[in-house]
Amino acid sequence: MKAEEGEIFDIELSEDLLKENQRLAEENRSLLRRYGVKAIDVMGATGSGKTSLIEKMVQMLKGKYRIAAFKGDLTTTIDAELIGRHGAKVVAINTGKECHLDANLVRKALEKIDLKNIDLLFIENVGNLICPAEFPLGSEKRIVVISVTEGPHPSHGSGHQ
Ligand SMILES: Nc1nc2c(ncn2[C@@H]2O[C@H](COP(=O)(O)OP(=O)(O)O)[C@@H](O)[C@H]2O)c(=O)[nH]1
Ligand SMILES: [Mg+2]
Repeated sequence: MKAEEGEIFDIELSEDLLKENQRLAEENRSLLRRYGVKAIDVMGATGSGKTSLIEKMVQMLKGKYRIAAFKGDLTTTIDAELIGRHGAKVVAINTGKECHLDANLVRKALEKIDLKNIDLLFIENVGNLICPAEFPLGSEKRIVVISVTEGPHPSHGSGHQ
């Protein structure tokens, strides 16, 4: 069949994908609830401070909670190593070409940790402010980390910079 404008097909595919992701996210959510694990999806652009924030939270909370972390990345495992050095169990999820994590990738990563022995799960999404928003993972909360540029706006204060 020939489409005059290919967009119609794209939209149908996209809706199916989003629905399927939603279904898997609900499954992840039920699984996490069953084991009493609180999962937090940390989103934001590259360099906004996601890894640093998770590292800090692991350092501050590791005495009180048993913590695991998932780190979504296109190819590298550098952030996973940074978070892991604080003692959290970390699973690196390479998304290949995808600019976001999805519920299916998270479901597979959940199989790699012992949910019985985890209270808190940080999920660092791929560094991208836009793509991850449409793909819920089944987490309890979603955090967006934003980095503001330094210094006053020229119209305020001294404007020396
Ligand atoms: N000045 C400042 N730098 C920060 C802060 N948080 C992170 N950084 C730095 O910003 C850079 C990117 O941080 P990172 O946590 O890797 O960001 P991510 O790409 O979102 O994971 C690193 O060099 C951090 O040391 C902050 O609160 N203040
Ligand atoms: Mg990072």
